Amino acid sequence: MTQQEFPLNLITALRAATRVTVLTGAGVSAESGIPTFRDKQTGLWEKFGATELATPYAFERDPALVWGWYEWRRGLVLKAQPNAGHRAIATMQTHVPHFTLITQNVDDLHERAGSCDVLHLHGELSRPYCEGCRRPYSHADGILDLPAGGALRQDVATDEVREANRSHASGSPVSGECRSTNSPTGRRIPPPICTVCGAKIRPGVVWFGESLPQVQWNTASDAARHCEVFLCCGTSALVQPAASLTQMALDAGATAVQVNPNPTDLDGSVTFTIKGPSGIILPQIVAETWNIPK
Ligand code: BV8
Repeated sequence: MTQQEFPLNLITALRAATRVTVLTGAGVSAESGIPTFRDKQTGLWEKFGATELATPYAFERDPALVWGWYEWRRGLVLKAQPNAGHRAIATMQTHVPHFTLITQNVDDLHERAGSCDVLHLHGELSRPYCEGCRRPYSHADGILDLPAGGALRQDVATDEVREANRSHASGSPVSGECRSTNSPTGRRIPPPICTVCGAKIRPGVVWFGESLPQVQWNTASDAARHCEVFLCCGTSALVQPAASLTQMALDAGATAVQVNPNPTDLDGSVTFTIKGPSGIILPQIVAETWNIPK
């Protein structure tokens, strides 16, 4: 890929900055093979929008469908590797005295690329817990794991999911149906049951309609308000309140840089928009700023 020409002011601001905050979204993991929320879903999930499955209502109405979706996604992450964009962010952290990485992603690819103290605003796939006693669940744990879903069946609950989402959805109602299939891309799996209190184990993520973890949110908004450069990479900036962090940084006088191959709602407000995939752009920005050979 040819070296992109970056605005000199961008490189100068980044080089001089002692406080840099980075916000990442699903697009940063896209080059590792992890589908973004904008991507059309496939297999069993093809008729569901991600925002329809990522809700407490969907989990209550059809736990096996939702737990199966998260297990499918966890499998993708386990097979994936961090990409050059994750590594560039980890390198940046070694050059900036006060560096904060905020992610909306629930994978661990930033950590596996070497980033530390990652603020996961929307939780982590690797930290499921009991919805009753909130006891952490380890997939290697001895907690009873109900037999896997096996042959799939028409599931009345799915109609209820549709209904539940229709009454709750801010987005479109669930329009999918759970077809009996041995789909290679996912299956229904009943969630494990906590051996302490008997409640279901749930994914360790923040669903739509759930509050963000207070400490992570406070730390993230503080880092947005007190940085000289704010980089916003691989996010459609549609999910609140995470999407408000960029404007918080701009209002506090930061230089805001967006990295995304596609247009977003931030295009008109950020200081710089660099069009392109983060796995290509970020290593180039880091190399040019700190004279690191790529
Ligand atoms: C809450 C975990 C409050 C689950 C996720 C205003 C204020 C507060 C809330 C709201 C509000 N307005 C609306 C709400 C409600 C809601 C919301 O935002 N709804 C949306 C649909 C409008 N927000 C919430 O419910 C939040 N809760 O605020 O609670 C509250 C108050 C009182 C009482 C109770 C609660 C909780 C939101 C968290 C939801 N959970 N994830 C899971 O993962 O399954 S969100 C999930 O979707 C992701 O974490 C991520 O945040 C979001 C998807 O966004 P992106 O990461 O940007 O990904 P997306 O696919 O959209 O875009 C990818 C981008 O990458 C694209 O732009 C693409 O062009 C780009 N790209 C592609 N390839 C590349 C690339 N970029 C770079 N390089 C590439 N190679």
